[in-house]
Amino acid sequence: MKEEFMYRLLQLKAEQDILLERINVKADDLNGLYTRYKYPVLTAAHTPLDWRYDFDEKSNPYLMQRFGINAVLNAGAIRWKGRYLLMARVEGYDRKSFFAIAESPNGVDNFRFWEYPVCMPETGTPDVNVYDIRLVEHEDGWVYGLFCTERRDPAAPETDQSSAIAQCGIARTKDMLHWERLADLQTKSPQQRNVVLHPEFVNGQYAFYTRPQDGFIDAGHGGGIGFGLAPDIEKAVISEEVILDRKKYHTVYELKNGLGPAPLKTPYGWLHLAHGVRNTAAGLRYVLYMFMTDLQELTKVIHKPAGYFMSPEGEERVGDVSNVLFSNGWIACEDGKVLIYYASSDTRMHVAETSLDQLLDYVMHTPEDGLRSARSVDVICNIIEKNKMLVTEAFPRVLNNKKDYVKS
Ligand code: M1P
Repeated sequence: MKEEFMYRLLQLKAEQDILLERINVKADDLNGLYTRYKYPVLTAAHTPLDWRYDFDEKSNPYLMQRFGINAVLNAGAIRWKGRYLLMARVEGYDRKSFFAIAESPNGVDNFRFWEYPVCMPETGTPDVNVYDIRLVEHEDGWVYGLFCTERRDPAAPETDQSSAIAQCGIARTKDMLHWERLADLQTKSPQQRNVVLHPEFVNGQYAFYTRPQDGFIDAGHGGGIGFGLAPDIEKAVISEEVILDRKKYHTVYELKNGLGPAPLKTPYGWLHLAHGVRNTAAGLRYVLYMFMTDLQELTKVIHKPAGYFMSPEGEERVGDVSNVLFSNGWIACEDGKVLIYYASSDTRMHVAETSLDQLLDYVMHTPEDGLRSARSVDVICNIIEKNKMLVTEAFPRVLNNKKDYVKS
């Protein structure tokens, strides 16, 4: 082996080892709601070298990548046999996405991809692109993965090589290794993305959160989070879709929205994490927001804080599709901790830590969107008035000795 070949190989390996072994640390978040971790948990550089490089000097004398990975994003998440698994959307230089599972012992660092990417079976109409899987352990005993399957729009003229049709693919597994592909979900909508399976039966049927749209990018008449039931999962057909959370003028979800991971069941209701999209002069802005639905009436939103829960910050703001946060995976741990996995700017995966108590407090006690500037001012005035009543001894002391409380 030529010295240079060997040297570069060792260097690549050493650099990746440092990345994979890096301990993650909490950022200094003062929001009381969640704490971001400083380092992304998965990036393109985390993908195994032997997926990308042919290590044979004869066939790859310059040791170049034979398959480039562009980004690792939008991962589904699951706690599986005590391990934390992310089933990520891995996107190649060729723009095609596929799924691959990475595993961590603690959910915040040391994520390593399994030996092979997921071999997702196709249906009779092969997918051109698959992405954004939502994992759910259903009470029927299977783990389901619902994802977007995208194919070229057969009605598009030859001159149009970008029009696509997105629909919901469904697969299930018992071991996270072998996947059984079921028929794609059928609804009346020409486009479906962000479809999520509810973890419990509803009236003996499988329940789905949907996101009907008229166009691939444009929501048109759709663009709200829908809900529908299907009696059979192997050939799932939803004949009636009800919109439970609509897009709305002058909100962070005025253009479109979509559910994130499957909701968490709490004593007070189902806790939902979703993304909202609005248009700006700089393009679309994707933020995360939360709401809660009734335990029995799943289409009834009972709490919905105003605005966003999390928005792109710092380096998160820049990437392949800038100004985007997207989440389709979270893990609620037995001790009440909740790990929220989110992608920034369609490029990399991060984690933020919070607790069920904090999320419940946020969703149940943060004022709703008043939908007018004057109402926002009312909310602030109410907070000011309430604070004025809080004349305790401790409070003024804190304010007068600010420097004692500020980290240097
Ligand atoms: O580029 C931002 C996101 O755009 C789409 O989200 P939505 O379906 O709400 O429009 C998806 O392609 C998603 O993967 C992507 O992160």
